[in-house]
Amino acid sequence: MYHMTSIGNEQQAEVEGIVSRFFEARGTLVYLISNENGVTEALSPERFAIGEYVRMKGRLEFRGEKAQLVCEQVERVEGKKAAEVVEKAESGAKLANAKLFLDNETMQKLVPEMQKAARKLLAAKLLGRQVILRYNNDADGISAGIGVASVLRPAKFSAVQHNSAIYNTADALRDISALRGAFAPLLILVDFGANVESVEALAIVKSAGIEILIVDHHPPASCAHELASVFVTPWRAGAASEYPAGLLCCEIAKIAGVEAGRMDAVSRISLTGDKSRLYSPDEEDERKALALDFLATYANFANTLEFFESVLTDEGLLAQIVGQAREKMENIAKMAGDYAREKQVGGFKVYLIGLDKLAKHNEFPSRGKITGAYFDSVKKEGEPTIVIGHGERLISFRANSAARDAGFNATRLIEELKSELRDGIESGGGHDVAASLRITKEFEKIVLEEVLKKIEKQGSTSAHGS
Ligand SMILES: [Mn+2]
Repeated sequence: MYHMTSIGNEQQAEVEGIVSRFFEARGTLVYLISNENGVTEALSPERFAIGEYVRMKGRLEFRGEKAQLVCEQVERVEGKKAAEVVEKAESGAKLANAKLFLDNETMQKLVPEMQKAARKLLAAKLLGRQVILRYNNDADGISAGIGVASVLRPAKFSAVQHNSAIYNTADALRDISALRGAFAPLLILVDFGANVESVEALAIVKSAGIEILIVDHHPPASCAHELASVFVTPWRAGAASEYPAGLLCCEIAKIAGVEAGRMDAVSRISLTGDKSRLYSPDEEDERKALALDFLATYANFANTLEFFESVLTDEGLLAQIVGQAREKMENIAKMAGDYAREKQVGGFKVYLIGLDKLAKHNEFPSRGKITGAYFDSVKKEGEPTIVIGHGERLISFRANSAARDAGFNATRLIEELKSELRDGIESGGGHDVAASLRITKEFEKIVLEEVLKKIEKQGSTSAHGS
């Protein structure tokens, strides 16, 4: 913003800062000048480039609510960098003293990094940084997107649903191209993007001068924190995926001053959607998480985030979507029964389902969800049960706690497979009782056989051990 003085009837003003954007309006060049107090619009016939540091003096003219500085005197200031302006705005950002939704040691440990994220988002809004926000395509990812967007608004940014667990080279090139030449460009990835499979693309983005902020709860690559300038992950606090990205983003939003009640409601949806053991959802949470999962499957259009938010508060539409989603889930669970094979393996009851016959491409529920739906329909307390959904290029696991107690551990199983079957496994990960593997084409049978052998071993090892 600017400093003002009055001379007679005329309002004189002075502003200095970075040229963050410019456009032409009715034949005049309009510049946006960003400094730690905000953004000022200034009119000058002289040409400046984005990133130049300028000092401008002139008279203030008001158009409605908006003030514009009509420059009479301008000068360039050498040696001042955009990074300095960003840093000043970040250190000056005012943080709220928000009460954590889940107040425990893990979350406390994450507070400093979440504060850093909050400062970065507030400063990005204040300075008018150009931002791309990518959120993963499920209830947790959307919740995370809502958290971040709540801080950035009313500033403009582009929000994109990301229909993959991986940030790849094509994504990187698309984002670099969109942010090319922008002032202090910022890429925000939530609920994905920190895994081993994403680091190459992140490195390309970073080398293009784009700053990266990641909030993710999937097992991260060890170098992710070097590529992202802010990286919020429960893994660095000694915890794991049970702290979903939506929860973390909503806490960041609260620290940045967004109303806590509204954000806690979104945190609940994220914990529910990702089936975190840290939270027992109520009916409302279940409905909203299901609706977001359903919507994410179909939404291949722009500006989905605002639409998703509006559905959550539109009871009529929500009820309709929840009704349809539940019906589809029930039908698919029933159908899955016809395709399931039951086996006894190493003390576990194992169900195998061929997913490709069941799932319709790009329809709800996805192949991963089918495994979960079938699991919910067959699991019994106390009986070690594992459901394995398999299809072209995918194997997904769901198991109950009895299976875990009997020695089943999907994370360990996946780690072993990754090192033993390098050609067959593309990526994989998740939690001990819910995980999935991307496999190479034509490896479905081979991997499946290995999986069953390993499950047998896990069961027998545990039986001997106890
Ligand atoms: Mn998630």
